[in-house]
Parts: sequence; C-alpha cells; structure tokens
Amino acid sequence: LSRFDWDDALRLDSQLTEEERMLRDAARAYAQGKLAPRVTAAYRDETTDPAIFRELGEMGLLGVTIPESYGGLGASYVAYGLVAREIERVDSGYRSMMSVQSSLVMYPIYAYGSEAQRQKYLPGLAAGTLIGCFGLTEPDAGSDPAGMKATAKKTAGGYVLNGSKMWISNAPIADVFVIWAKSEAHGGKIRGFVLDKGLRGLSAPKIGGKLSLRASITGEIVMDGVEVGEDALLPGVEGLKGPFGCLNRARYGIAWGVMGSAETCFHAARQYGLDRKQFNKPLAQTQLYQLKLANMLTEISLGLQGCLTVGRLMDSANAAPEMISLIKRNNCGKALDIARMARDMHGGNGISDAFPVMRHMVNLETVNTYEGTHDVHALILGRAITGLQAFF
Ligand code: TGC
Ligand code: FAD
Repeated sequence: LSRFDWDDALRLDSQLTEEERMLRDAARAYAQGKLAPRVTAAYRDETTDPAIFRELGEMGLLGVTIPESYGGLGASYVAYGLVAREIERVDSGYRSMMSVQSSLVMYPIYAYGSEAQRQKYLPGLAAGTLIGCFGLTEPDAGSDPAGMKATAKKTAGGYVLNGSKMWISNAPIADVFVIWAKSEAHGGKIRGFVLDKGLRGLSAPKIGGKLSLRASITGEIVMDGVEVGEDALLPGVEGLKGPFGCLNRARYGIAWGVMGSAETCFHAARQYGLDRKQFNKPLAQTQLYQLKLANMLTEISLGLQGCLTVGRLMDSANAAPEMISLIKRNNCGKALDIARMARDMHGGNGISDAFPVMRHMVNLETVNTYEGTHDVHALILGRAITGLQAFF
C-alpha cells in the first residue's frame, strides 16, 4: 500500500490525463497569482473588474470545451471542471463570471446558433473582449422558468422583445445578452435571442446590497420594446430544453467549483488548528477538531470523485441530467456545511475578512440557490426515482 496524502486523499491527480493536469495547473497559477491578491478588496468594496474576462481569455480559460476553430480550447468536460475548481478556490463570484461566459453564453451560441452568430460572437467571448450574460430568471419566475412573462413578437424584419429579467450575473457590464422569451410566432414556445448592448430599450441596472457573491456583478435586464432582426434568434432550439441544455453544463461546473471553495475552507481550518493553541495545545490536537477535519476531507474526496465520474460520462456522451442534479445538489450542500464548520473552527477570527472562510460561506448561500435550488434538485431526483413529478 502507498502513503496517504491528506491533500489528495483518493488520488484524483493520478486519474487525470497529462493535458487535464496541465490546464489545471495553469488555472491554479492564474487564480492564485492574479485573482487571490485582489479578492478581499473586491469583495469588501463590491467591485467587479471587467479586465478579469480578458485575463481569463488570454489564459484560454473561457469556453474550454468549445472547439478551437471558434476560439475555445476543444478540451474535455473534466478539464472544464478542473478550471472551475481552481477559480472557485479563490471565490465563487469569479467562477460565476467564468461559467456564465463559458456554459451559458458561449455554449448556446455554439450549440444553437447559426454559423454567422458563431463567427460574430464566439472569438470575442473566448478572448474576453466581449462579456456575456444569460437571462432566464424573472422577478416572478425563478424555480419555475416556464412561468416567464418575457415575450418576443414578430415584426416585418425580426422581433420586438418586452419583459424583465432578474438576478442576472454579469448583466450590467455585458456586451452580449442571451435572452429567453416566449415567442408568439413559435406558438408561445420559449426561444433564445442574442442581443447586443446598446440596443434601444435595453438596459441592465445593477442590483445593489448583495451580501453574497459581492465580487461578481449582478443586474436586472429590462427590455422595453427592444427591436432586433431575424438574425438575433437562436435557430437551433425551442422550448425549455434550450436553457436547460446550457444549465446542464453550468451546473456540472458548479459541482466541481464548490469543491474548490470547500477545499480552501478545509485547508484554512487545518492550518488554523495547527497554529492556534488553547488549553496549552494546538486546536488540531483535540478530538472534536480532528473529527471535523475528517468529515470535511471525506465529503470533499467523495464529492470530487462524483464530479470526475460524471465528467467522464459527459465526455463519452453518457451522462443524464439527473446525474448533474445529484452532484450539483450534494456538493453545494456539503460545501456550505464545510464552510460553516470552518468558520466556526476559526472562532472570532472566522468572521474577519483576514480569513477567507466567511466570504466562502456567504458565497455558497448563492451557489446553493442559483442554477436550481438544493430542494429543486431533490425534486428533479425525486421525479426520476418515483416517476411522479411533485413541482406542482
Ligand atoms: P420539464 O417539463 O421538466 O421540462 C421541460 C422541457 O425541458 C426538457 N428538460 C431538459 N432538457 C435538457 N436538460 C435538462 N436538464 C432538462 N430538464 C428538462 C424536458 O425534456 C422538456 O422538453 P420537451 O421537449 O418535452 O418540452 O419542465 P418543468 O417546467 O416541469 O421544470 C421543472 C424544473 C423545476 C426541473 C425546472 O424548471 C428547473 O430546473 N428549475 C430551476 C431553474 C433554474 O435552474 N434556473 C437557473 C437560472 S440561470 C442561473 O441561475 C445562472 S447563475 C450562474 C452563475 O452566476 O454562475
Ligand atoms: P424561488 O423559486 O422563489 O424559490 C424560493 C424557495 O422556494 C427556495 O427554497 C426553493 O427551493 C423553494 N421552492 C420553489 N419551488 C418549490 C417547489 N415546487 N417545492 C418546494 N420548494 C420549492 N438567473 C439567471 O437566469 N441568470 C443568471 O445569471 C443568474 N445569476 C444569479 C446570480 C445570483 C447572485 C443569484 C442570487 C441568482 C441568480 N440567478 C440567475 C437566479 C437564480 O437561478 C434563482 O434565484 C433561482 O433559480 C431560484 O429562483 P428564485 O430566487 O425565484 O426562488
């Protein structure tokens, strides 16, 4: 038997290809070298630096799974997950910026777009010179996106869009808006549209006062009679399976990402327990502290193996959406438990932004909610287990 490595308990590293390890290491070097030094101030001041998109683009970290001919890397879903994990080790908000751009903007344009739309948008989005956002949620339609009110009405040369979207990552700084609306011309079915910043009637005010994900800007999208040409319609999909096809990819990336966040909290708690003495011995030498560390390591190790399994199934076109619900739900819930535990293990210092744990903890409240809440994913699994849908 070989030696145990607490930092890679089930030898994830040995299960990766050389290419996956290289991309992981490049993402880690960028995230630790360039993102980590600025996250505390960004979080405290609630500022989002748009230059991060260009930096991610230069590193090849946007649209990792999109073919190289459109500016992507043409890499595996496992590689994409590893990138999400490295970025989210620093902050869930930075991973959010990356995954919206990659899975929710580049993916639908690649998968459902015309060749002209692909050529127009994908290279700029891959380079980070264009910033994208994804508008599905509305003030009165969150877990139930089928209840959306946004409409697209046919005009002589295209469509006119009306409605509002809520809680949209990147929206206030976005150049490209992927919007989902009910189209009268298509029997009221949900269709995707790609809108450019600056269109008359299109605005994206920032949502202020967020106590979570403060390094990632969030906004509304208001569409007040926005006129677009026929070329704004994503021709390749109709119905909710359009946005859900994108969400499958983003939710999968989140399952990896939150393990990065949990690892940061675990590492911080371990180090804190080794450094801090009470009752004349390190906290880490108490049974309770070790039990908590053992529980954290167990959940992280199993969570990562689940991600790798689903990633390999995605790469071989054998994954089902319910598998993604399973790992998104479990890993978000477990990461949130780990962050809360790590915050507690830091005592009073745990509430200070000199330590990363409380920032990760409050970020994970968002991540547990967006892209399908913890309970909505339980209902997706419940439907698959019983054959009975319990949403309504
Ligand atoms: P339902 O009847 O289940 O399905 C309607 C149609 O969609 C198809 N479908 C899927 N297709 C592909 N992948 C999936 N995962 C799919 N799930 C469903 C389905 O086959 C059907 O197709 P068709 O052809 O028969 O019409 O729809 P429902 O209305 O009953 O939905 C139920 C429910 C609760 C599962 C669903 O609405 C849901 O998942 N709600 C959660 C909403 C959500 O996740 N919103 C995310 C917004 S975006 C976001 O949060 C980005 S944050 C990103 C960041 O900052 O990182
Ligand atoms: P609701 O749907 O109102 O849910 C409230 C509570 O009720 C939850 O606990 C939920 O689990 C529960 N619930 C709902 N339905 C049921 C049911 N049938 N049975 C039992 N319990 C139920 N959306 C986008 O489109 N694009 C984005 O880029 C985006 N970014 C976001 C960024 C942030 C910071 C946040 C906070 C959200 C973002 N969202 C985005 C929106 C996000 O996807 C929604 O907030 C999420 O889907 C939940 O919807 P809701 O907030 O309306 O909550």
